[in-house]
Amino acid sequence: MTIELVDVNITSPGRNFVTLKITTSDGITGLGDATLNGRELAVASYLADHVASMLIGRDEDRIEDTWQYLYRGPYWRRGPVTMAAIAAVDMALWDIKAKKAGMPLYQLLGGASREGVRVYAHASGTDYAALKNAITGYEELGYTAVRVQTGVPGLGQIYGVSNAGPGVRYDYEPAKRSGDRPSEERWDTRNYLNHMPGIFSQIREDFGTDLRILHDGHHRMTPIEAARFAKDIEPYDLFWLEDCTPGEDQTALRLVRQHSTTPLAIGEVFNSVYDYQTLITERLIDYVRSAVTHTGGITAMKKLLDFAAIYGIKSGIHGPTDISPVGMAAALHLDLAIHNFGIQEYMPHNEQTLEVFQTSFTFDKGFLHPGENPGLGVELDEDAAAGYDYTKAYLPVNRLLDGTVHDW
Ligand code: KDG
Ligand code: MG
Repeated sequence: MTIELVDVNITSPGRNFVTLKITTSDGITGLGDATLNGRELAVASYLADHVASMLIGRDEDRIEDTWQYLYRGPYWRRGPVTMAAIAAVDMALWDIKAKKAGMPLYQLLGGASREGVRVYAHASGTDYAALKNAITGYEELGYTAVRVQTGVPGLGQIYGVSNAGPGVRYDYEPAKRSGDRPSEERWDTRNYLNHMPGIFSQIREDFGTDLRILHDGHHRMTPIEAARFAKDIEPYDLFWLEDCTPGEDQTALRLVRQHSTTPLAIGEVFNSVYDYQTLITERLIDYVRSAVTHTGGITAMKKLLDFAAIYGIKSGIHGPTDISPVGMAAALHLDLAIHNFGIQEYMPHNEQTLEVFQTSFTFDKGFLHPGENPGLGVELDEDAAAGYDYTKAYLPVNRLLDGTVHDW
């Protein structure tokens, strides 16, 4: 059989998603997530204008060969747009292969290594009272791990902190519909470094030692600031400190490692195993944060995580709402199958999204399972998708209090 049809679907049920659908000559369909937050149309064009015609007539079973063809073939390698496009093709082909085998994808990846996938939720609040309320809410829902983000005195709204108020939703939407330009936020690292250790101390006092606590620094610290922070928060036993320094400087984490044993996670902006070469071989991190959607799909992620395993490094696959249910399903199948699973990020999608994408994964007491449907286990309702037009939305830009553009 061969690939007969390649379609790119763009929909916006509350946020934008790009989905690749591949149909074989015997009518089997596979889905791939190609969503790149704030740059969705670039990936859609890459797929529709440059990749789709190359796929028609190819043997859908030759997944590795297709991956290499799309990676090495065009001369231009890596980059978030290219790797998200390759990821979408790769996921769709794995979806098709598993459907043909009549198995959930995790079976083709070696079968289940565990009964379920421990996930962490996003608990946040503009102050400690709101944060505490969010953590309590997640514990009541059965979660055993939470990422905690909170407001910092002297700063206004900051990224990753929900201002929805208690009892509504505890999480936040990463991209905002703010017209032609991103919204802007203000930041001060000194205030943050002085404020956060007290927050972790209070969480330990209020919630005890069992709860897994994670925190995201959003690349905002210099190496020496990150080293100080990681050292200061050591007594509070974090599961991980994520993205403490800008991701492209792999050697920055050497300094952090010299001063602290706080576990480190990085990689949600990475798109290739080469972004991790120093980090992994020098054991500068503990968790790989790549998204299947942004790092070349299942084929590339499996190799990356096997490489990490040799150095005692575990997975912590990216799973915010800008990873579509298709990308989330791909992550869950990998999480279940690999040996060096660490934890999975989980921000549940809104109702409209789950009407467009019907999923087979299940949540029970803080653990997700991808389900037993053949393939990835996700269906795209194209009629429902057509009801939601693409709407520009961007991640915010971060500036220091004096107006300087800052990392985040
Ligand atoms: O698109 C980027 C967001 O998904 C990202 O900023 C969210 O940091 C994030 C996380 O850890 O989920
Ligand atoms: Mg992050």
